[in-house]
Amino acid sequence: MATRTYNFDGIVGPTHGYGGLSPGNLASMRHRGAPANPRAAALQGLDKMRRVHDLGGCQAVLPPQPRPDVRWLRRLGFTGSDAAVLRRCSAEAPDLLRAASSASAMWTANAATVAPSSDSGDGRVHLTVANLATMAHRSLEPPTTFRVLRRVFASAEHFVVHEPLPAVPPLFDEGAANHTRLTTTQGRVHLFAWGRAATGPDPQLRFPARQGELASRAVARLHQLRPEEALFWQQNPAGIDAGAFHTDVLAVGEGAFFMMHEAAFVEPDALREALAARLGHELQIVVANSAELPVAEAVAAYPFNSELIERSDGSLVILAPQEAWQSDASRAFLQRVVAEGGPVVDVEAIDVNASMNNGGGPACLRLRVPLTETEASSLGARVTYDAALDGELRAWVQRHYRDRLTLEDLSDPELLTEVHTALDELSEILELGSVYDFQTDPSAPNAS
Ligand code: SUG
Repeated sequence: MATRTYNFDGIVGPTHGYGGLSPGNLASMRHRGAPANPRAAALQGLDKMRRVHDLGGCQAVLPPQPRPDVRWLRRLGFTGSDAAVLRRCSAEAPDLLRAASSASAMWTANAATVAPSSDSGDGRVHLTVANLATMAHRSLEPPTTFRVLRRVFASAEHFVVHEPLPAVPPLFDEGAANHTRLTTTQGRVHLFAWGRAATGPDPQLRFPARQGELASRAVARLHQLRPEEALFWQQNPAGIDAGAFHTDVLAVGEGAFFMMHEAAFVEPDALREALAARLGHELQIVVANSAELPVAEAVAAYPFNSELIERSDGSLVILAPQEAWQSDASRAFLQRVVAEGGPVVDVEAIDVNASMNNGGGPACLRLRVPLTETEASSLGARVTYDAALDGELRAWVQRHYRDRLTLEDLSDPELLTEVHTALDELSEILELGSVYDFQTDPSAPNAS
């Protein structure tokens, strides 16, 4: 049965900000402490969804998570009312408050790894929630992500949502940001990229390698992939040190098309040969070398973090961040991709600057889930994007989001109340039921 790739974008949350929380993510480190405009950021995200939809791509949404995560702060020893917890944490450990407040669930490429029903042993769509254990602020996401995905992919006939892997170092897992599925009429390959070896010492890096090889192998097993259809490859440690904290900073692929920077993987020529051997001449691989596009510029401009939009005729459009279009070398590379012919017929730029300033380009903002028509019609919530949902979400953002947020604002108990009110309303718009802790646990103390 034919599938279409659905792009599940994370709606940018009401506490979107610049915490400088991700060592090794150069944009995040650079923008630490900058004031944010959560309303504009959320509207930018919705603009991208609208564009993908208008281009003929399949679009869906996933909700933000409740932040600041006061429960997490309580586990770290802050006590009293919610207001007291926020006040004390802000005074004694502002970095923890920043982490507890991050809207990082917006980067849904890190929410889970996915295998379509055509590829899994039991003929169901498999999703494994990422444990995101490398970064404290991101490690808060998995429990809520699990509940949300269980709600959206509720039909046990069609879907399996696996719990996150145990959050111990060799099993650290960052989801689909390190996974690419390529297909031709000759076959298919799930390319799993990892930075931390299964055995032996960690590579001596300046910046953390987030994805464990053992984690990638566990996900492939959980998804019941055929061994010959899974390929495990190491990220280039020099690429990680240059700022490619996830593979999708330097590589992206879809269907019969793959583009990468030569610094994305170790032994790029061998990778190319391995892919060609499995997928044949239909597979188009375009590689940027450092002379054409220096790795520092690739990391700054993010051409490889473009979204590849599958149109209904099967052709692809590259939706690049505007920063990739503004860089001469990066734009020239993208134009070369189109000029070479192949599945990519066009490239255009989109403004997701609010997300880019945290190291999240268009591809970070979406989780790809290939679905048959039957599977798409059995989703368990109102998450498929259309004009009506777009209108409701824009009005919801306008009603509830602030247009300025600084680190000082995070200790304001009013902000917490605003977020809970907004998310309560959103769960109704999306017909999600009660998926958030604060909706289900009446014993939790409130702001006072
Ligand atoms: O995990 N940034 C995210 C960006 C994630 C990008 N996703 C993919 N490449 N797929 C991260 O580093 C920064 C938040 C802050 O600093 O406030 C942040 O979490």
